[in-house]
Order: sequence, then structure tokens, then C-alpha cells
Amino acid sequence: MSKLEVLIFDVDGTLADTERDGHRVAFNQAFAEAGLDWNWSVELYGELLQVTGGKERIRLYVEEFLKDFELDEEITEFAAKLHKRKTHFYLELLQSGAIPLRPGVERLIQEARDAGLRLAISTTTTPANVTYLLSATLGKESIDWFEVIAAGDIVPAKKPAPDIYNWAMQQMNVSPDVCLAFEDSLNGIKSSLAADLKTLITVNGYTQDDDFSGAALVLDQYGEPDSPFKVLEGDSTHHNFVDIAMLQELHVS
Ligand code: XBP
Ligand code: MG
Repeated sequence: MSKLEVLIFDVDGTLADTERDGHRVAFNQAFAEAGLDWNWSVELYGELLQVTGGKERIRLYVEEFLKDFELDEEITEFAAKLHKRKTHFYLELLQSGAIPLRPGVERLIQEARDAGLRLAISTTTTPANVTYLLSATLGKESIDWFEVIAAGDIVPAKKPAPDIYNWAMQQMNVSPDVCLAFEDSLNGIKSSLAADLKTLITVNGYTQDDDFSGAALVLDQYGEPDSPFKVLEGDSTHHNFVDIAMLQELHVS
């Protein structure tokens, strides 16, 4: 088995719990600004998360949930304009510091850097959302810690397609056997497994009931030395928080 060299992180739900109090709130702000009486509740948003990509999510809502909504322009154009404003509001939320990193994420990233591991991001979200999240939580210089930030429309097919992971590995000139993927959702693990990547899952409120068959391990969080994770599926052996030693063991297991 090859040595672990690369950690590839998903963003939404993995690096930070962004959906319920971040993206969902920004969508509703954009709807209100556009004079639409739409309001995506926590529950409805959980249903709409079945599709990845904010523009695609707006389209799903119009086509599946608003059967008789009259549009005087092409749905693709309508969704793109609304999504642009949603991203504006989401970036404001990020800049306000409203969205922290999940437990253990900052420590793990620093430990990975100290251990000389290469870092990448593979996400469906808009690229600016990634750089703003990293700047707001780890400082502007952290953007350069990630050799590749594969995000949003850079690939033709979003998760659950493997494209975003394959693109990131291609850019880094690495094969799946030296990598580990970090995900949080069914769409995410479908994508990483389809790219032949061993995957570590941390669940969140929206994804705790997803089917994570094929995951190397399913946890409630990465944990910290003084606040252990909970193992939901798989075997963490003697470890009770995610660190590089554990990832190296997981990689060869
Ligand atoms: C999650 C997504 C994204 C976000 C919203 O991405 O599916 O679409 O929900 O961001 P991942 P945008 O888990 O792959 O990080 O509105 O910018 O798409
Ligand atoms: Mg995710």
C-alpha cells in the first residue's frame, strides 16, 4: 500500500457546518431581496439538499415544488441571477465570522502541514465561498495551504459525480491510493468513492441518516484530545480524536 501523501477535503458540512445557518439563510435573504415570498425552512432545505449546487437547487425548487410558478425568462438565467445575490449574502455571513470551522478541523490541518502532507479541496460550492471561509477562519494565507481548490462549476458534473475529485487529483498529478477524502454527505461519498478514494465521514444534522456504505470510518466529528469523537460506523482502534497517526493507520487498513 502506498504512503499517505494527500488529504482532500470537502467544504460544506465537512470543514464547517455551513448549510442550515449559512447557505440556507443566504438563499432566503436573496429571495426576500428579489421580492419572492419564498422561505426555505430548515426542514425544506434538508429536502432540497438532495441536489448539489445552489443554482441547481433553485431550479429543483421551481420545477418540483412550485409547479405553477410563472417565469418570464429562462430558468437557467433566473437561477443564475438569484444565485449571484445569494452568494453575495453568504460571503457577508462568512465575513461576519458567523460560520466557524467544525471541531478538530484547524488542528488537523495544522498537523497535516507540519507532517508535510499535501492538501486539496474538492467541493460543489462556489469558489469564493471557499476562500472567504478559509480567510475568515484560518486567515488569508491559509488559501495557499491548499495546492488545489477544486470548486463549483470548474467541472461539468457536480457531486455525486466523481469529476471534482478526479480534477483535483489530476491537477496534483496523484493517484487515489496516496490520498484520503473527507466528506459529510451521501452525495459527497458517492463522489469520492466513484473516484476510488478511501473516505472518512463526519456527519451533521442534515446527513446523520445518510447511507455511508463504503466509508472507511463514520464519526460525529474529528474531535480534540480533550473531547473525543463518537464512532458511528467502523473501527477507530485505540484513537479517540482524528490526528495524522490515525489517518496513516486508516490509510493502510
Ligand atoms: C455543498 C453544496 C453546495 C452548497 C451551496 O457542497 O452542494 O451547493 O450547498 O453552495 P460540498 P453554492 O458539500 O461539496 O462542499 O450555492 O455555492 O452551490
Ligand atoms: Mg459536503
